Amino acid sequence: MSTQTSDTVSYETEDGIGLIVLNNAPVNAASHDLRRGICAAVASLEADETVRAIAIYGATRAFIAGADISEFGKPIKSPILPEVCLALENCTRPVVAVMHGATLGGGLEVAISAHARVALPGLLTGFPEVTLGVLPGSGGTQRGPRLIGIAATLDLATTGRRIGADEALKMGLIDRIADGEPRDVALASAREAIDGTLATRRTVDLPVTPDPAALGRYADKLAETQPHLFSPHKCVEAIAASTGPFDQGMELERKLFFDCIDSPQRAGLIHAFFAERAVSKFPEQGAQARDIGSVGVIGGGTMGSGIASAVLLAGLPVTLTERDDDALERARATIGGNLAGAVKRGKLSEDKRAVILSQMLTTTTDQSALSDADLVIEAVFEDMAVKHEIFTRLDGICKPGAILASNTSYLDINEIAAAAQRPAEIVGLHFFSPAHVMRLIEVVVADRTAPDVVATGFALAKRLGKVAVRAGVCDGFIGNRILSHYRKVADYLVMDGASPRQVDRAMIDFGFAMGPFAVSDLAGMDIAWAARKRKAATRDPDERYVAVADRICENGWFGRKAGQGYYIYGDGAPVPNPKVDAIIAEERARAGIRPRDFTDTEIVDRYMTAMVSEAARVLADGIALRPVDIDAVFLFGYGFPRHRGGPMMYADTIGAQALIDRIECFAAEDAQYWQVPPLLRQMAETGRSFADMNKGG
Ligand code: T1G
Repeated sequence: MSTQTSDTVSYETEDGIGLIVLNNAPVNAASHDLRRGICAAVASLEADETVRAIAIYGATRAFIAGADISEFGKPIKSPILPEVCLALENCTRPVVAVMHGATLGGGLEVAISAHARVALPGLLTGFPEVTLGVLPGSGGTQRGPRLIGIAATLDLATTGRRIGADEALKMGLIDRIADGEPRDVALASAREAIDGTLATRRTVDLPVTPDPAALGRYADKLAETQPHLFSPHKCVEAIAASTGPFDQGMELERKLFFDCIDSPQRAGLIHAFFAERAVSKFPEQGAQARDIGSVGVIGGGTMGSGIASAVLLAGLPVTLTERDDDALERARATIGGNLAGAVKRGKLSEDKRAVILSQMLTTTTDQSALSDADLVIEAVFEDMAVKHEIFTRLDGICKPGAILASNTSYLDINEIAAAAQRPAEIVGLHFFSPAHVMRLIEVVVADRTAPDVVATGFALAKRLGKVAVRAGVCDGFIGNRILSHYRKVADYLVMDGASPRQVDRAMIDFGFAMGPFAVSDLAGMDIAWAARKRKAATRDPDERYVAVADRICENGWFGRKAGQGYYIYGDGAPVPNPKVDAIIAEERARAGIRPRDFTDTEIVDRYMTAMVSEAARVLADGIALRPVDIDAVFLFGYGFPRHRGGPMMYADTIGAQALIDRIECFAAEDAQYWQVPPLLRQMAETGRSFADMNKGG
């Protein structure tokens, strides 16, 4: 007979064994109700003299996925998780944790407070707290070193990496792996704890071996690789205290945990966590996604090959078409290289790579080979006439019900759809380069795209391990439309007195992995140059135009692949290109500009204000569903610093009125470019924030 101790926890007894069952779907987050329930169950079982051992397990797909993240930043109600851990650790009967599915963060801390740990094979465990801007706050930094040593705890806690049962066993985090239903494993393990075949002990009683070398190594590495982040450094500090008395270590951990909770980075990182999930809610969600068993890709350039690689890595066969055999060979080589990269990153075995290349990838110049594909993604040159021709032909080749997608990064999907007899089955699937690495896909929904086609785009993205964001049709959709606006500011800053290096530095200090000029060099400046030339005829003549990039390109200095662009690339670190400085000086003189100094703050303010302004217009135009969709686009497609949550979250930290004040101030210099978006004015008047809009307000 089972007794409920809270809405989500119950216990039962069988043959002298107490079973504590956790049932807080979907992933047993350690909510207040769950914590309360565990403490009450432990107390009841301890009071029962017939109980000789206790086992705790989850009735959902996880043991405990960690603290309930949605409770962060709100007042915490007792019992707090450290109290739950103490209750288990101090229990007078042996306690076994049966770890299965997600056993993360606070879930792992609960498990290592038990007296023995048995894991099921599908275990996913670790301390992901740093990815949320906090640290293991329920004894993980103190019990971890006692159980697996200081170095292994530093590894798990400062990287947030997730491990499986085999590695956990090797590390000593668990005592054994057992297969079966969690309840059966719980009963069997508790029995073994009673008869002594499963050794039990309190983690707190284990000694800690000091390891100053590991602590020093991690502190140095983090200072170099994570200078912007707060919580990884606090992890090291807390773990360092584990060689002292347990209670003192716990006290320090608690203090540092709250320092992390109070930091704006924590709010940004948690926003990013929920953003990834929020974007999967979209109006067409109810429609049944179509089955995708095979994919065609047209075009074997960087994008086409990257898309093919991503699809192959997800286990789907691909037929790739190109114009001639040389192009096919290049595509094969690119895909082979992409997959080799996946092998290097440990995502694929060498054997599997060979199988994929020989059995799952077909390359051909004959487009009729696409007749059987369930979905074809076109990734050719950005030219409407070319796309029209391809979609008309595909329409004739592909079987009824096949979805035809374009990877265009800015062309009108409605116009592309007009070329085919099946407009309902045409959709934009905009991948980001390198497509097998970057997680974002914009699912661009045209006027006549069918709901189940949209749902299929989202389902495919999920299968590829990517983040899909729904976008409406406009030039550049969500991301590239906003980018093409704010990228101009970087050029204006340089014309007016900053150097490309200073702009890049300022944005790196803000948190971006790279600055805009280094990104141009990496992407290849010829691509944007070609786009500028195509659009020259339709450019607004009143718009300020900076010709520096054109002049660099005229010299063939296309960036990294040419050995030089804004920077010169040699053996060591890239250095600013003095010939570019000369071009900048000439262009300034031609425009009659007397250069002035900019502080890094001025640079960041202009760059970010431009980004937010266009984002506000994208939102008002209905191109993005919610502010959080724009945040996700920038987090997963543009390297936006995750700890800042995204441009819209950044905007909320500045406030609508302050942003308007900035824009009006900048407009004194260039009123054509700097215009206050009406949405910001409305927000300033009503006090509404982007966060309110995410909640539907
Ligand atoms: N709290 C609240 N909600 C959570 C949650 C959590 N910890 N984890 C998942 N959810 C929600 C999620 O938002 C989604 O909701 C649903 O569950 C399914 O998730 C004291 C400080 C467990 C591997 O970092 O990594 O412990 O969108 O779609 O792909 O030291 O969720 O359906 O409404 O992601 O199967 C540490 C975070 C917390 C784990 C499952 N724990 N979660 O993946 O499903 S900090 C984590 C995950 C901590 C202590 C501290 C994944 C997953 P909705 P899903 P999934």
